[in-house]
Amino acid sequence: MIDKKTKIYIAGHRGMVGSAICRQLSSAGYSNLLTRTHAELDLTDQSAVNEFLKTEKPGYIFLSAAKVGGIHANNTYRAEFIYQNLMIELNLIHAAWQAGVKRILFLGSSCIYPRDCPQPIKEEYLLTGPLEQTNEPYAIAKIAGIKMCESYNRQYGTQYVSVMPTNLFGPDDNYDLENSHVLPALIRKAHEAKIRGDKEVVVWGSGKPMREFLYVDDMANACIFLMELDISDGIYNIGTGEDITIGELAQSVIDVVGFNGDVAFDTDKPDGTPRKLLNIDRMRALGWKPQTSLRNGIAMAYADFLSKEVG
Ligand code: GFB
Repeated sequence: MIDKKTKIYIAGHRGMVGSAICRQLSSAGYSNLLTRTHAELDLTDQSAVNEFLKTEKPGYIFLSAAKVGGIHANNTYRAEFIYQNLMIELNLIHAAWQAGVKRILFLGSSCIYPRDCPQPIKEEYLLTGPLEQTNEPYAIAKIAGIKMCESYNRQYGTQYVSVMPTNLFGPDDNYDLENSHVLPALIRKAHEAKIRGDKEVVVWGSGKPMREFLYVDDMANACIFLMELDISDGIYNIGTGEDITIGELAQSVIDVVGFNGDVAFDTDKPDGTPRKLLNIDRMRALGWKPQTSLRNGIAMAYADFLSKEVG
């Protein structure tokens, strides 16, 4: 169990995953949550991070702060993705060890695995082949974070565990048409097409890549589940174990949104990895499973989109 008297720091608490972790910790009765906005603490500033952790001395850290984005953002802002993510990880993990923080849950990503590895992807496939080019800088930064956790555990006896989420979506997602992930982008495109009375929605790429989608509250639940177990080391895939093509996803989104037109494919845009379905046996063996169906998740995400648009 997480000690209720000890501070729990949620790095990135305003992001989609961090805010879901905060919501669930609060509803599980944890009141000792420690958070800082970006304006209050720049996680790429080493001395500020050192000072913060030395003063606050949390017992647990959910490391969900990261620079994230969809295929276009990853491919375009390559320097920002590798620099910011490496800095956040180096600063936080090292300062946490110095401040005596025993437990960290570090959030990686399914894109750390080789582009063409066998499916579904097992945790042990890490570093067995070349990465997908569109997000290689981000993946390298996340692999470094995993290896930091592993190295500090081996040398210093810490309990820094890493989780690899599949593609996430849900409340507080980024709906920017250029820089977001596919699911929020499609929600917005379908909604705007419906309002304008367009004939079609344009989907990037061929529509053939396959992706697995996990509702963010299920991800937060998995993170807290692991933190509450007394696990010392290792990496854990978090997903649903099921995937669909981008074309099928587009159809589901337009059904939920209620857009009556067609789907068109812009094949000048990249497809990225052909498939990245996670093997989630390790989490299942511990007794965890996802709760939200893709259809319900899309409906809840669309409701969240509408509430923000109107508000
Ligand atoms: O979600 P997404 O941007 O990222 O794209 P990745 C998934 C697939 O959806 C790609 C297609 O084949 C896209 O071409 N797609 C279709 C679209 N329409 C759209 C659209 O309007 N917007 C977007 N964004 N995609 C990311 C990585 O890869 O996954 C990150 O770049 C991270 O590093 C994240 O790991 C989970 O699944 O390709």
